[in-house]
Amino acid sequence: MKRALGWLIAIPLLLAACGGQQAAQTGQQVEVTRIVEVTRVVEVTPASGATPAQPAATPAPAPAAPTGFGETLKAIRARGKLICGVNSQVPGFGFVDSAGAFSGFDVDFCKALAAAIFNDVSKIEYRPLTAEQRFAALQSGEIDVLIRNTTWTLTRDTDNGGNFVATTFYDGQGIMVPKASNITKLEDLNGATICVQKGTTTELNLADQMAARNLPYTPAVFEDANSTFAAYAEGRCDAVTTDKSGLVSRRSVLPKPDDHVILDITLSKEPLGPMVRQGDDQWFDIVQWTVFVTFAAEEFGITSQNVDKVKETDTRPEVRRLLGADPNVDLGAKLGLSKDWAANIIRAVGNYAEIYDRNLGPNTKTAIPRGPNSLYTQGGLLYAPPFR
Ligand SMILES: N[C@@H](CCC(=O)N[C@@H](CS)C(=O)NCC(=O)O)C(=O)O
Repeated sequence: MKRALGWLIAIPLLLAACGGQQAAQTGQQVEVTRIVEVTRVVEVTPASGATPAQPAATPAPAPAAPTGFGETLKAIRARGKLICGVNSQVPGFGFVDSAGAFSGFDVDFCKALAAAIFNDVSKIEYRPLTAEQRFAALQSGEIDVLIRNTTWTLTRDTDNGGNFVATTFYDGQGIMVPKASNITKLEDLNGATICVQKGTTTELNLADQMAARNLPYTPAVFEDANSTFAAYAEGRCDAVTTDKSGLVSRRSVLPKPDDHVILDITLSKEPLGPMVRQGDDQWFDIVQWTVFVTFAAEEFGITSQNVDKVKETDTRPEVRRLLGADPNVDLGAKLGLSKDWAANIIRAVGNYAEIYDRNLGPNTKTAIPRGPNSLYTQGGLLYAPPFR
């Protein structure tokens, strides 16, 4: 039986808000325009292993927008653009520069969708969202799709009126510390202050993992990535935790990236991928199969450069169906799209490897080895069902 013998500790909780969505960092600078300090009482796990107080769950979102079969695509076509909910503060995944241009791995999947629908990647309105805002924005109909380093979990698939379509990036939660701290394992964080962002799986996993080891700690909880990492950079926390991809990304824009180390531990599974509203199975299929096009294109060796040539000359039946080259099969029509929807995606953004390398490849500041994000044919987890 669990005993609630927690210690009550009053901690300063730093709640910070970024001064608007355009407050992206330029170069090595991180801009934080408003920080409010409040005090919160946190119950920390006792040695008996009782469950700690869980961080507050994401607030209940606004009522769902009506989305029956086919309504989302119809609405997108009528307005002439896709509205994509993205991150604006995580370089390599979703980031807005000082000129207002969005880029990143997740952003490229927004572009893939615009290519599938309009054959035009400029027909997108990017809606930058914090972790806390994202589910309500999807459910209220403010965005058509959420593509923002969002972890697929059971409750997010049910309670938030959303559906995850596929995993585009297999991740896990990590911890970053100053190299000089000599911290190497979770146990070294006994009694530490750990910076973490509100409304994330990160916050919950940290509580689970520290409780499992009976390690008291103080979570310093922030509204967005800029404020979380600014606090860490200022030395206000002993460590910072988020998805490992987020750590690699944000380390790259710290004043001295080499002074920080990502520990060789993984706290959780974080399968990241696009999310749509429940209720419109056509839209679900469009987003899901757009992702699969990028996997299949890599598997078949189709790239942004060779797609038109392959369409003309390749004799493999599945490749011909995928690219709309088979006169007897129109897979695009099954999704309410044009016959060349997949070819348009590949020409616009490339296959999965091209998307990955452009944003996270060895020549980028946010280089992350492919690891589990390799094709199943190369020992990874990426696998597209058949195009037939
Ligand atoms: N994958 C986790 C964490 C995602 C997340 O929001 N991470 C933070 C830390 S890097 C982030 O992207 N913040 C950017 C922002 O809120 O603008 C989740 O889905 O809850």
